[in-house]
Amino acid sequence: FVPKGNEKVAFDIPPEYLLEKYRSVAANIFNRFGDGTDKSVPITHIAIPDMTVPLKVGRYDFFSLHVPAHREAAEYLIKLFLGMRTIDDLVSLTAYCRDRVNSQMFIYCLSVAIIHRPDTKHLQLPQLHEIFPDKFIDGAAIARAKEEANIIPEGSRTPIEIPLDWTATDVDPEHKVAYWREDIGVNLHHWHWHLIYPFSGPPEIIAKDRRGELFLYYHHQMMARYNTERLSHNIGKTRPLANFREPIKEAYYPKLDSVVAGHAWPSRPPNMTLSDVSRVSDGIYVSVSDIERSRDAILDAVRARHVIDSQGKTIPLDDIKGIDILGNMIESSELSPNQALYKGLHNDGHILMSLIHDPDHRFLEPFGVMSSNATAMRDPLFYRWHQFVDDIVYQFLDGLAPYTTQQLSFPGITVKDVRVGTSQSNPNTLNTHWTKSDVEMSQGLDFFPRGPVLARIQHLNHDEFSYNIVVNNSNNREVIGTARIFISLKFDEKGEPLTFNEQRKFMIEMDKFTVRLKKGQNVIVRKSTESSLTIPFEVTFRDLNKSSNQNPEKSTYCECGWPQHMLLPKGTTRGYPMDLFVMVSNYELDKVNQAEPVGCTNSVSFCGLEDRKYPDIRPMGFPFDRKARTGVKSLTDFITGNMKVQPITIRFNDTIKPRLRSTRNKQG
Ligand code: CUO
Repeated sequence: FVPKGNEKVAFDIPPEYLLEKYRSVAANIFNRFGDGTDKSVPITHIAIPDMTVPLKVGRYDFFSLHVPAHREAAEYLIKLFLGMRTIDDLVSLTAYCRDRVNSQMFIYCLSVAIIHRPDTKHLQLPQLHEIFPDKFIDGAAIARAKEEANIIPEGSRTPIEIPLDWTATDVDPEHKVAYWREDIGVNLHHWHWHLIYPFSGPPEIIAKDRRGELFLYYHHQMMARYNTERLSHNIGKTRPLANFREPIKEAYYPKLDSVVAGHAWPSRPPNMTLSDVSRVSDGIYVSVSDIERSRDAILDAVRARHVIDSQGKTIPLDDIKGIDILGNMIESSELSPNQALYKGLHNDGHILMSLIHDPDHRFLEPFGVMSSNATAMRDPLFYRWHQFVDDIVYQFLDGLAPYTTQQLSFPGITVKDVRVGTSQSNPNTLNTHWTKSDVEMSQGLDFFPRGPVLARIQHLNHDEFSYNIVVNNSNNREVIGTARIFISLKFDEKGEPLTFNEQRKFMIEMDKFTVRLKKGQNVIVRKSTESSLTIPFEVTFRDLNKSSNQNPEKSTYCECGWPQHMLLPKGTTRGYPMDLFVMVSNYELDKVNQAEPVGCTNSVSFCGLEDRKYPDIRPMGFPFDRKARTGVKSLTDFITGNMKVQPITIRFNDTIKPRLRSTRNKQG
């Protein structure tokens, strides 16, 4: 049963596909779900390929890509889905799998296949929070929603309120930024990003342009954003988890109940210590010494500025591809130059942390939230781990030559003035607040009768704003530039001004776009809703029931993007001081010679372009990926004529304001 637009459709599945136990009641099932539907769609009967490998993962097992057998099964199933000749055959195979294959693995593999099949990438992805609301929402609320849906008819149901503080209190200082870690849109984006950039699988889905570099840059940007939230709440920058033997102070009690696997996601009390994981039934054997060895091998490579590949050959890290190689080997993806030597530092860390509560499986406990891309960002430990990764990256980047003023400047171009704001607010003050939004969660719950069940979530939001940038072009002709907009913290934990080398690591990318600059003065107006990072709220929480799920103009790439409601940091009620930085670089030195992109061009900064190279040839994070040149102490010292710094204030209004529909005037 699948609603399409306003049409309710029942799939007529070949009787041979039904599980033995359902065959005798097939007619009842069809009547139950087919009742009230507008049409029935027959599913073609195909010769089902050998399913032995995918079926090795138990239907109700806790699926994780970190379990070798699960990863093997998922890769196998992805290949089957990618290999189906036609969409009809694919639908037929998925119908066969639906009641047999592990449901979490099924959704993962189907999502990856939909993104990567030329004939399906225009379809909407199954929306994870609707299928598995238990990965995002309080288990008790789901139970209430189920109860209500059984009693209250569709149309009279009221949304289930999810309070802002449901996992802890501010007695735990880490909880002060839980609104950010536990934001559903942020977690959905992280899930989606890793679907587009998987670390294992067939070459056609892994080998994407600069995927290792983007892995590092995307997670670095999340750290810059998260650290900004922390500093504005006076809880200091994230401490990297560099010593794997010390107790981990940060606790996390997720309060999520897995409706699929039938148990709660495990908690982690304060001061636990990592220990060797040896779980026979999962086939997982990772020790603390293993990640120490991979850390040391990677640090040796960073210091030596070259890596040793699996044939024993030396590959320099200092050339253009160095950062990409480093990303693949840290993660580690199958593009790592030497998985035997550098192992899987990042992925193995996720394993050790997600099994800290039951490393030898004596309590039969499943993985913790750190195991899944849909839940990992909820946990404070995620950030300690990624801060550690980020610090290695900067150890490498700091060994590269600083940009010279010549490399940074754009002859004849001067950024004269930068202002930002809304029509109502003080200039250069941006306003944030809370909003309550209703999110559909009915797809995941096997409700009968059906119909929408909504959760009302409270999340950070902001008033839309615009950048006004005045640029002077003293060249004798029109030129093309790339506008690069960042915002950053100004002060450290003690209130001391940040040096350039400190501040550049907190730079949050806000937007990047191409501008034509005519001779003389140019006034550029750019809306916050046009950001090269974000997608509108309505797309983050796209609703399979309400919107058209087939649009050849759109692709699954359109749905990858940082949530618009999280574009700005929260700031403070007194007004939080930040720097707004604008640079206009020379497009001739930025551009990538390639065919025009097809489909969406939103969110390229984090998600890249479909079937194209990353559309900016500069290193990601430019111009802040390199340390200061000689003589530069502060951001003011750093800037050249084609850059401008404008102090701004982010003011948080502690009230709930309604969400206005996005006024974004372009999407792609
Ligand atoms: Cu996105 Cu550690 O990579 O989770």
